[in-house]
Amino acid sequence: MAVQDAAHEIVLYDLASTKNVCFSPVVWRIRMMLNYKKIPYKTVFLEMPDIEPTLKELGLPPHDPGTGNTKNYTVPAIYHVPTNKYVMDSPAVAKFIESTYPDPPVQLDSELGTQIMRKLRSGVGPTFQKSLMPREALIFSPRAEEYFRSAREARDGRPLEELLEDEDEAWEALESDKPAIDALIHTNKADGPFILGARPSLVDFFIAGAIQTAKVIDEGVFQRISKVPGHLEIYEACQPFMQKKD
Ligand SMILES: N[C@@H](CCC(=O)N[C@@H](CS)C(=O)NCC(=O)O)C(=O)O
Repeated sequence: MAVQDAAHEIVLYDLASTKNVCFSPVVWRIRMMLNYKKIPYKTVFLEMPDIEPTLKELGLPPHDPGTGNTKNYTVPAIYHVPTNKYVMDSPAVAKFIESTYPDPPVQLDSELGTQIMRKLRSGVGPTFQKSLMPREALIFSPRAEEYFRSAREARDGRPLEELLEDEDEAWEALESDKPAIDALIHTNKADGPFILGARPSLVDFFIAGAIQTAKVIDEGVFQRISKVPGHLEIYEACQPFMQKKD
C-alpha cells in the first residue's frame, strides 16, 4: 500500500541502514531537491533486499533496460500524492520534481556540471567506492548486509575487505588530479559558493550527497573526500538543504 498522508505531497523511498538517516548519495540528490524547494514529503526506508518486492507490489514497472540500470528496482523512487504517480530512477525523479515544482529552480544539466561529474566519476569515484563499500556493509542490518555482500562479492569476485588493501595508495594517486578539479569547481567562484555561482544545481547535490554518504558511514573517509578541492565548501554551502535527513 502506498503511504497516504495529506500533509505530505511526496513519499520518498530511501535506503535503510542502522543509522536511520539518509546515506545513499543518489537519494541525497533527490532529498536535497525536495529540501531546497521546501516540498512536504515523508520518507519510507527500505532494507536493500526489500526494494524490489516492495516497489513491485506498489505496481511500479521495472527499469527500462535502456536506462542502464543493472537492477530491476532501485531507490530513490517517489510517490506523488496529488497525481497518484510513482517515479523511479534519480534522473527521471529529478526531472519530475523540477517540472512539477519549478520554483526555486534547480538546474539539472550544464556543460560545466557534466564535465565535473565525468572528471570525478573517473578519478575520485572509484577510490571513494573502494574506501566506502567495505565500511558501508557494516551499517546494514544483518539481512541487508548479507544481500549487499553477496551481490557485490559475486560481481567483483573477491571479499569486500580486499578493496581496502591498496586504499592509501589509491588516495595518494589522486593528488595529481587535484589541480584540474580545483580549477573546474572554482570556475564561477566570483559569483557564489556553488558550482554555477549563486544558486545550487544538481551537480552541487551530487557532490554534497557523496560527502554526506561518507559522513554517515565513516569519519576517516569523510576527512579524505573533504580534502578534494572545493568539496568541503560545497558541502557547507548545501547544509541548509541537508537538515531533513529522514
Ligand atoms: N540509476 C539509479 C541507481 C540507484 C541505485 O543504485 N540505488 C541503489 C541504492 S543506493 C539501490 O536501490 N539498489 C538496489 C539493489 O542493489 O538491489 C538511480 O540513479 O536512481
